[in-house]
Amino acid sequence: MEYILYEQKGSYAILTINREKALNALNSTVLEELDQTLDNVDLSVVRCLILTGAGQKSFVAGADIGEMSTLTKAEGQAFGKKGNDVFRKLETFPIPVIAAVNGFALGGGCEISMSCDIRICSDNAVFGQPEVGLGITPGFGGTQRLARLVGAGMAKQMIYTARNIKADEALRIGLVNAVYPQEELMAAAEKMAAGIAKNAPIAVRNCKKAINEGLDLDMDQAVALEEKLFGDCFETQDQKYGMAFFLDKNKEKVKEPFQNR
Ligand code: DAK
Repeated sequence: MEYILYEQKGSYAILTINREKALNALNSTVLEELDQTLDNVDLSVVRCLILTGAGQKSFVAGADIGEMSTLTKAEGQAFGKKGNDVFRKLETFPIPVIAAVNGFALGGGCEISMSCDIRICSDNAVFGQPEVGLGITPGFGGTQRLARLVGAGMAKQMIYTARNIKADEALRIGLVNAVYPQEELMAAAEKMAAGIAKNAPIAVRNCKKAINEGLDLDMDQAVALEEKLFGDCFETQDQKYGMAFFLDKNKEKVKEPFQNR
């Protein structure tokens, strides 16, 4: 791979967009390689992913403006579809994905972070949707995911003004869950990933599905979906182990960790 680094660390893995000279901007090759990398994640072992950008300055500075500048309408649509497909793949990826936002997250960069389950960032992070200043609308889900995450009023303000916000403001409006000094960000992301990975994997996957799919349903349908996914956990070895471990007074008899089955 030219632009993607993938490092598996036991039960979690780190996926790094590695195009530091262009501040990790998303060109077609980056999107294709990201897609392929996700297809190759060994889901029998990996239980959480971390997505980050190479270097100390930028997570992803958006879609590649140089590549986009000469696109025809048809090519623009094809580029948009490539981006949207890979962002949807991330969003619906069976295991949780943590965005460790280590600097600029602008345009497509902010949008890719919003396709992840959880966002944490470094204190130098900058978020924004500058598209209207470039003559386009946010096209990788920005108008939809930002409004769902921070509310329509705040999303409209960010998108219409094209104003960037810093880490503290992103925290205040709920765009990120936590802010860390740059040098502590990856350790925090890895600690969170390891914490997620030690819980029952089938249950964690079902929670992701229930939250993501339930948000698009009315409450009656949403709780029915929750019931189904709750029921699906029963008779799994992980459910039997998890409950047996709780009930075991001396915590000695049951030693097997969660097996993902
Ligand atoms: N694309 C291409 N190259 C980029 C880039 C980008 N988005 N951002 C930075 N670079 C490159 C710069 O051109 C420069 O390259 P060289 O000149 O060294 O070759 C290098 O990265 C370093 O950048 P700067 O010299 O500009 O660094 P500064 O520290 O001065 O400024 C900056 C950092 C992040 C403030 C600045 O680079 C900047 O404003 N970058 C652009 C940010 C931006 O506007 N991002 C949004 C892009 S629009 C679609 C779906 C989605 C989208 C489009 C279509 N469809 C459905 C069709 C998404 C659109 C976007 O993301």
